Formats: sequence, structure tokens, C-alpha cells
Amino acid sequence: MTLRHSPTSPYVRKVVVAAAERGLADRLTFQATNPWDPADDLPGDNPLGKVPALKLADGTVLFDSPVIVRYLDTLHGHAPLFPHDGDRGWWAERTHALADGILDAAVTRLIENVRRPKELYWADWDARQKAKIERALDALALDVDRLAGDPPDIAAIAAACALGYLDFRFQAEDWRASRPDLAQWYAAFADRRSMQETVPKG
Ligand SMILES: N[C@@H](CCC(=O)N[C@@H](CS)C(=O)NCC(=O)O)C(=O)O
Repeated sequence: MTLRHSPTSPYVRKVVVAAAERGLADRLTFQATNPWDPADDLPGDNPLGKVPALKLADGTVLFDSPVIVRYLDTLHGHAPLFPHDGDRGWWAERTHALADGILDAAVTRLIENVRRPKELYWADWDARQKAKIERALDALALDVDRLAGDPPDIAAIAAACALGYLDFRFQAEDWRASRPDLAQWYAAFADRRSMQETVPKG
């Protein structure tokens, strides 16, 4: 399987961490891809022009990251990344969505602050995204006890990748101060080999 990959994408990181946590790391090969390069052939694999995209041996291309992680879950015999049992399963799905929502808002903020021409900066839009992130972090912090578990499920992996992305792109904004339990959980999770091997660079 070939993963179209960018070293700074938190959605890619989530897929790579999920694969590593279920013993699938050796099954992945990587194709470096810059989704912002108009000359890149990524749209031929993913019409949305986004990474991650996973190319299978038969030519099928899977996207987006939740679909790829679901596919990975069919390839191993360990505890499922997406828990099967009722309440726990729905909670994990919701927490995965919450974490991806943090990423969506954070990536939107990054574009607004870094890529968008300065004269077009829309402060209210930026503030709206920031508020989403703050509320979602509060919700994660309330449920921090449920993030525990070894091996981690998709909720914990997605939450950790979201927090790691905030550290990577928004170091100046301290999400830890008002959420010490979440900070403590993340400090331990970030030590896992799967996380250490995927620290974003760039
Ligand atoms: N919902 C998608 C989001 C993927 C995404 O937004 N990837 C970014 C990189 S972090 C990208 O490729 N952006 C290029 C673009 O939006 O044109 C997923 O979960 O895979």
C-alpha cells in the first residue's frame, strides 16, 4: 500500500500512527506529496487534491483519513481501532470527529494566517475557528479518562494527533494551562514510539 504523504499533515500522521499501533507500519510505503503544488499529480489519485490518499495494490485509492483508518482496521487481528461495542464505539466515533474538527479549524486558521494575502485576512473568521478549537478541547478534557487504553483506539490516536498539531502550528497558544489532565494524558501518549516517529517537521 502506498500512502500519499506530507510530513506536516496531521491527518497523514493519524493514519501512520494508527498503522503503527496495529503492527501495520511495514505494509506502508510512502509517496512524498505536496498538496499545495499545482504541478503535483495528486488530483489524479484524489480529486479533492488532499493527503492522505492510500493507493492499494489493485489501483483503488482510498481517502479521506477516516476511510483509510477503517480500511486499516480490516488488516490486523488486534483490538479494533474502531471499537465495536455500542456506547464505546459511538463515543470513539464522536471523539474522532471532534479531534478531526479541531484539525479542520486549525488548518483553516493556518491558511488564514499564513497563506492568505495579508490584506484579505478575516479576523472574525479566524476567531470563529479558534473558538471551535477551544470548545472542542474543553470537551476532550472532560472525557480525558476515556482516552486511556492500550492499545489506543482511534479516539486517543486522533486526539493526540490534534494536540500535536496545535503544538506544531500554534505554540504560542497554551491549550494546557486550563486543561492539566488532558496535558498529562498527552505527555504520556506523545512518548509512544508511534508518536515519536511521526513528529511533524517543516
Ligand atoms: N478530511 C480530510 C482532510 C485532509 C486535508 O485537509 N489535508 C490537507 C493537508 S493537512 C490537504 O491536503 N490540503 C490541501 C487542500 O486542501 O487543497 C482527511 O481527513 O483526510
